[in-house]
Amino acid sequence: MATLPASPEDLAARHGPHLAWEPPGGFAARSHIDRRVETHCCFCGQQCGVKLLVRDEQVVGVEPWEEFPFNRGKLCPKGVKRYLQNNHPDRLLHPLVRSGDGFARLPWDEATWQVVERLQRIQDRHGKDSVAVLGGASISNERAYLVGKFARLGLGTRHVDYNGRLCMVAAGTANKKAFGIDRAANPWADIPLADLIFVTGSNVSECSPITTDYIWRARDRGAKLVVVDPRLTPIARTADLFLPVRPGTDLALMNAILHAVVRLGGVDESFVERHTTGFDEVLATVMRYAPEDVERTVGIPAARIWEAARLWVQAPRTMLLHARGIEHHSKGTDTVLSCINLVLATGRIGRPGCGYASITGQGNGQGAREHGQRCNQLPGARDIENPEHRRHIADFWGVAEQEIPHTGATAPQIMEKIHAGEIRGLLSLCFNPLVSLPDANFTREALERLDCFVAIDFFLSETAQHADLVLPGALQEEDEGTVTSTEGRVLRVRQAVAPPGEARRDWEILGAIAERLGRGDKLKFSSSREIFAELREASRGGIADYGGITWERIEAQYGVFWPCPNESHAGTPRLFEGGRFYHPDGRARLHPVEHRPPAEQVSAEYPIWLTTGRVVSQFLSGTQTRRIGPLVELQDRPRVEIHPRLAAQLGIADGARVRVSSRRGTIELDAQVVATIRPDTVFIPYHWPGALAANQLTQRAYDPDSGIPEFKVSAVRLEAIATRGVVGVPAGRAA
Ligand SMILES: Nc1nc2c(c(=O)[nH]1)N[C@H]1C(S)=C(S)[C@@H](COP(=O)(O)OP(=O)(O)OC[C@H]3O[C@@H](n4cnc5c(=O)[nH]c(N)nc54)[C@H](O)[C@@H]3O)O[C@H]1N2
Ligand SMILES: Nc1nc2c(c(=O)[nH]1)N[C@H]1C(S)=C(S)[C@@H](COP(=O)(O)OP(=O)(O)OC[C@H]3O[C@@H](n4cnc5c(=O)[nH]c(N)nc54)[C@H](O)[C@@H]3O)O[C@H]1N2
Ligand code: SF4
Ligand SMILES: [Mo]
Repeated sequence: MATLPASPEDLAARHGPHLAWEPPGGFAARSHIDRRVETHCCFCGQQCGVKLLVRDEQVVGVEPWEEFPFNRGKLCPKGVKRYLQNNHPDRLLHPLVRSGDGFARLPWDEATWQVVERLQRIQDRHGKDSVAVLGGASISNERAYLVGKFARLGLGTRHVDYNGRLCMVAAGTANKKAFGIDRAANPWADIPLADLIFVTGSNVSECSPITTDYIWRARDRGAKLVVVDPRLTPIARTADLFLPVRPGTDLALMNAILHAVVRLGGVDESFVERHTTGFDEVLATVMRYAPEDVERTVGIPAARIWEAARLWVQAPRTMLLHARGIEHHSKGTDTVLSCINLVLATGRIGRPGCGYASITGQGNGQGAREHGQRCNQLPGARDIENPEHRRHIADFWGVAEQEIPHTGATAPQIMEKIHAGEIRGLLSLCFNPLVSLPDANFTREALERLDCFVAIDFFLSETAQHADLVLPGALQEEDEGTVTSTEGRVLRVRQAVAPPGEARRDWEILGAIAERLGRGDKLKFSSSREIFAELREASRGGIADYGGITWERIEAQYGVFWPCPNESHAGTPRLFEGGRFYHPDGRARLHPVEHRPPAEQVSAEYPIWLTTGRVVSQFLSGTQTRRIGPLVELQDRPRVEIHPRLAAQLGIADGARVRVSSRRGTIELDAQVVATIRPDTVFIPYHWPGALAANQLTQRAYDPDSGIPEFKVSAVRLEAIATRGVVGVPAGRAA
């Protein structure tokens, strides 16, 4: 007969008192898990499957979800440690109102009334458009749908946009122009089938870690790899050809590669003839971009450009992948078009193992840009200025067409209008602009000018610290809903635990505000599932058509790829099969695009190029990951990457304190001397706030087509700061 578990008294009698201690939860503490919830990582657009472990109604760990086909149990450090934010002592548990220099608690009902009264007072005095709404792309499809509808029908403002405006809108704009649809052309299962992978402006290993595995699987089959980046990133170290481009010159480089491809006879004339328009104009343009003519501009020898073209021509199946490195530019849209021109001119799309994708950034970077929280868009990725689209959505919402406002300002333009006093009230959720918008000093000035600022967040972000009212939101694992991954695969996020304290889900908060605005009938829902049912119908017939997607189908198939117009449709993993594109004539468009210099130039005073981006252990503005101990241990502060040659010129040793200045501001940080960056360029990750914020240095220069900021090019000056009287000897390491 089993005698275990022994009582503390038995143990003490048998082994002496020092062995009598039993750990809380018993000796089987590790395996005592109440449930495992199959869901997705809350961070990047890879949307890896994870199992969250729940004990006593708290998320206490993760396990791999081996069956989920995208990542098959693999996770990056952020996915493994994300659970540590759940019970963090900084979680916001009550509504807060500004009171003196700090905040005081407020009951929900009163907080909600204050939001309504204060925003309405501004609107009564200054018009509907004097209040703006900012959303984000870490929120579910359901919430993204609600944010757009809430702004337009609840507050009646035209100014609603989201943080994805800082992310991949340049790619989205170019994709729509070229293909008539804004989504990765291929499922990731196509990557291992390719013969050449061409990666540009994407630090795959640190920022879309699971994609690395797909590329390696192609490498195992003998596929070649070309990487374009000013830095020799981890994935670049494994490349057959690495092109260390000068920041801001990719358009010239891609035009030169296409030039070489044309001269090598690599154009697929039959594909161009049958499935595209615009090739002749592009041909005329790229003929002026001989590799020998652009090598000085792009900083890469002509022979290497020819080599890239040769590898492209020789490979029967190619996959071109890019991310923000070519998109965060004042010519981001045109640069993306220069990549698409290469793909289309050579007919390398719409087949297994052959295609193109801009790798999505945020968790729901794809879905959150389809359901109408963008300033120029209605649900289903419809165009807010298209009379037919407006009528369709007005009928669906049961309002007059005139009630739907027209195009509003983009997220950075909203900040400009706040600074100018034109917008006086702001409701923001899932956005930390003080850390993430360019020119942080300008953003701070703007936030201080608001008459009323309402922030919904689960932590008191740097931006929320400027709010008049802070409403405590819920983490991804405290809500349910759907997200759409980088592949265009619609996935189910499951609730693991309830929100803590008085925290509420974003849709509950917006619903309660809407009710007091007299718009509860349109905007108050009882569950995410109910919102999905409406979103799905709203999207029907649009380009981003979710009409045939149900939560049950998602579960049964590990996700459904949109477009999926009806329930008997299998979904669309691969777009453009048979060369059919989404423009009315079915053809893709090539666009002639010309190189132009970045908005800012290096000068005698600011002689060095600065580019900014990410490290593997931190996520975006860092509100979440800077609170996760093991991730902070991996890297606790930003460092400026600098080439040994430049460092020697400036008298900067590895680890030395350095002052970095641009025309906007100055920050001080430690140098990381690395041979993996161009000698004319430095790199700073942007995840830290205040005195460490890279965005103190960046500029308010935008791409005219998409509104994306030029995060990837600024001109700066570097100076060593003498510490303890010894230049270049890092503090703490001096003998
Ligand atoms: N660890 C981690 N992962 C993330 C995120 C995160 O914050 N942390 N964020 C997610 C989000 S929202 C996004 S948008 C993605 C971003 O993913 P990525 O775009 O891959 O990341 P970035 O670091 O912004 O920039 C990518 C690369 O562009 C290079 N680059 C800079 N300037 C240029 C240029 O002019 N031309 C070219 N060709 N390359 C250039 C940089 O050196 C860098 O290696 O990552 C997602 N994944
Ligand atoms: N210099 C420089 N700047 C950049 C970039 C760069 O490469 N260089 N990259 C840009 C890019 S690609 C991006 S995507 C942006 C991102 O910039 P942000 O959107 O500002 O970054 P996040 O950290 O995602 O901010 C989201 C905030 O919302 C909260 N939050 C997260 N999920 C939810 C939710 O579900 N509900 C609510 N209510 N709140 C939530 C978080 O706690 C956080 O405070 O930064 C951009 N800024
Ligand atoms: S951060 Fe991205 S790659 Fe890492 S586990 Fe999460 S979804 Fe996967
Ligand atoms: Mo992003």
